[in-house]
Amino acid sequence: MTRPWILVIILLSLTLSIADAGIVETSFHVKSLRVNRLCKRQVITAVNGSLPGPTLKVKEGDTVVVHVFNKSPYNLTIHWHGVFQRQTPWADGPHYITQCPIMPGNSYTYKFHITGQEGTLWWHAHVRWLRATVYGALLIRPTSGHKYPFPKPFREHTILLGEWWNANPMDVEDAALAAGVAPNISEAYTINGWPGDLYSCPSKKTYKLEVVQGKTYLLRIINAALTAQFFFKIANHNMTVVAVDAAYTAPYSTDVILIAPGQTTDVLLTTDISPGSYYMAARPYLSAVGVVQVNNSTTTAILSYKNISKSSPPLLPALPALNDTPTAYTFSSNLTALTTSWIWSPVPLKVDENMFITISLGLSPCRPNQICVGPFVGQQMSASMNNHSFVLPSTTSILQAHFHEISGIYTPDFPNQPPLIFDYTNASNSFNPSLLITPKSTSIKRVKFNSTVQIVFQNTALIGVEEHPMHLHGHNFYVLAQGFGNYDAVNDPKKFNLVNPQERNTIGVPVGGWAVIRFRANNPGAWMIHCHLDVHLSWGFATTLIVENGGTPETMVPPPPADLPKC
Ligand SMILES: *[C@@H]1O[C@H](CO)[C@@H](O)[C@H](O)[C@H]1NC(C)=O
Ligand SMILES: *[C@@H]1O[C@H](CO)[C@@H](O)[C@H](O)[C@H]1NC(C)=O
Ligand SMILES: *[C@@H]1O[C@H](CO)[C@@H](O)[C@H](O)[C@H]1NC(C)=O
Ligand SMILES: *[C@@H]1O[C@H](CO)[C@@H](O)[C@H](O)[C@H]1NC(C)=O
Ligand SMILES: *[C@@H]1O[C@H](CO)[C@@H](O)[C@H](O)[C@H]1NC(C)=O
Ligand SMILES: *[C@@H]1O[C@H](CO)[C@@H](O)[C@H](O)[C@H]1NC(C)=O
Ligand SMILES: *[C@@H]1O[C@H](CO)[C@@H](O)[C@H](O)[C@H]1NC(C)=O
Ligand SMILES: *[C@@H]1O[C@H](CO)[C@@H](O)[C@H](O)[C@H]1NC(C)=O
Ligand SMILES: *[C@@H]1O[C@H](CO)[C@@H](O)[C@H](O)[C@H]1NC(C)=O
Ligand SMILES: *[C@@H]1O[C@H](CO)[C@@H](O)[C@H](O)[C@H]1NC(C)=O
Ligand SMILES: *[C@@H]1O[C@H](CO)[C@@H](O)[C@H](O)[C@H]1NC(C)=O
Ligand SMILES: [Cu+2]
Repeated sequence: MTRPWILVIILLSLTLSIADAGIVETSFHVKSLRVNRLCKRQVITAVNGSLPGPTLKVKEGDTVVVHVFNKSPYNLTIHWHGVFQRQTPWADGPHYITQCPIMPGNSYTYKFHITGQEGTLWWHAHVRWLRATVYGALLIRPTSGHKYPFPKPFREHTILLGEWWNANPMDVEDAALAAGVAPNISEAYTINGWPGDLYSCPSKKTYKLEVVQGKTYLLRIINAALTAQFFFKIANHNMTVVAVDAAYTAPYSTDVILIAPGQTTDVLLTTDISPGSYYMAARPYLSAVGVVQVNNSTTTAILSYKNISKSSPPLLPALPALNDTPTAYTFSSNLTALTTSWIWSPVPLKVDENMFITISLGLSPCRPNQICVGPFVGQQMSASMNNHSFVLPSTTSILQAHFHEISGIYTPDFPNQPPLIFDYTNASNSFNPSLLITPKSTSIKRVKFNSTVQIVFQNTALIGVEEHPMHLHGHNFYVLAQGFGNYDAVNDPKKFNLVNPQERNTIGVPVGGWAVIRFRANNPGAWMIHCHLDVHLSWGFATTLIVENGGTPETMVPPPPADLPKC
């Protein structure tokens, strides 16, 4: 006996899914509101009133359309972190790089395609410190016809690591910039918006993940924090890393992961031990001990097996020491790509553009009217790449200036070499006054379409060594090698992995060390390269790569959308 209404529902949903195939359309309503996550109610800005914001679930091949309504008092843009944005460079989002901000009361529609990428990415505001609370996950599943290159997980869950101030993060940034010093450190770290059991406030809450025994789960872990890289562990469970930054990796089994701001890590978790309650925990990896102050507290969530006979308090994992650089380095240098994945493409062997870029903290003179209260008299904190500290334009975006050939917005003089060769990582140079002052400019680097670019990122000891997560927009890159001390142009190339290097969009350059990345600049547009520790970004730790047009319509920057915000 068939039930006709079931048939109707099936037919209806079939029609709907066919009609909707390939387009994911939604809206973001961004407003400021008061929420309480630790000790007190606080004004923050969030998408649709939720922290973290809504998760976007798409399939590879989909078109994504997001109508963003700015009902907050702040200028706003949204960046789709890790999305290539091929032929949609106007949708990338960093303010004054690819667009002017969406001013309060205005809206803008981001429209882009997801092609050749599967895994976990995320979205966040790309204006000042708004991203502290304007962020969420962007999950890309394989389209029909493709499968995960690992056993299908029983269930999937997203773990978003974040950071919380008992203040409006915009005020924290303003105060730091006004005084020319490092910002107030945060009060807590969070997992899916909640600090967890180890914080001593009545309003804290803990995210709980219920699992059944004997299954394999896919955890999509995202670091959305502003200032902290994390060690992440689950008591008594190992994890198998299968992807980073939406690029598949060879399966890598580990009991701890390291994840920097901007990075994502997909792990398989098998619930194969005795049913119980186990903490998942994250706390910072402090690469720059003594230089930078970061809260060292631990955020937790609970992995809880269903059907536990007796309930006992969750077990806490032993996290690595805060300054455990060997553990951090072992994890980040041992990942390799899964070259059997359909998305993998081999490393280009011929390099067209060789860049060596020092990445540094530094100082710059205090502005008139500014009261710098830092330890360096008359100076404010600064940061730079090749001794250029990046200043955003304010009257139009770099992409608009490039597209409409408007002069005076940027200078295409970002150098391929540092202006000065010195013993970069020697601590005796840390406070050398002749090295510390960094000029401010809007210097960008232009490259030919489809050229192969190699960059050696070299950390320096100026002010102090620190691991900086370097993020490239619009492309993935291969991480060919990493190491400590000064890069050796003769011997280190012998260590390059040209066979199966990890592919990603954000690399933590080892503290007091270097990392070599390579990519094909096959995406015409204006793409930011910057440190993903937001305080460094505010200090000028950035530049922009302009990839010139190729010779065909598909390899040219298209005209801007009609609703592109005006300055
Ligand atoms: C955000 O809220 C709007 C208005 O309620 C709703 O239409 C939209 O679907 C929500 N967006 C997401 C991504 O959930
Ligand atoms: C920063 O911390 C200081 C000292 O705790 C406090 O007085 C100040 O209000 C904080 N600033 C912001 C913007 O929260
Ligand atoms: C660091 O975290 C702890 C634990 O929540 C908190 O009590 C403390 O205030 C934080 N430290 C600072 C300096 O904010
Ligand atoms: C978990 O991983 C650690 C180190 O990666 C290893 O020493 C240990 O044997 C593993 N445990 C299990 C149960 O696989
Ligand atoms: C964390 O910071 C607090 C305050 O600065 C300090 O007392 C404590 O020893 C630190 N904890 C660890 C594990 O270093
Ligand atoms: C829960 O535990 C009981 C008793 O041990 C067992 O019979 C039952 O199958 C378990 N249920 C699940 C879903 O594991
Ligand atoms: C992992 O990394 C460490 C440190 O770089 C290295 O000594 C070790 O050999 C690596 N292990 C594997 C399996 O690659
Ligand atoms: C660092 O520089 C100092 C001063 O120039 C020098 O004496 C020292 O040998 C250098 N250290 C190393 C490890 O090269
Ligand atoms: C950076 O540029 C300034 C100004 O030209 C110069 O004084 C300083 O030595 C340079 N620093 C480095 C590390 O190149
Ligand atoms: C870019 O270069 C690669 C390698 O030479 C080539 O296979 C590809 O066709 C080029 N792409 C375009 C769009 O020209
Ligand atoms: C907001 O953006 C507009 C347009 O670019 C700009 O004129 C204004 O100064 C910005 N406001 C703030 C507070 O940055
Ligand atoms: Cu940095």
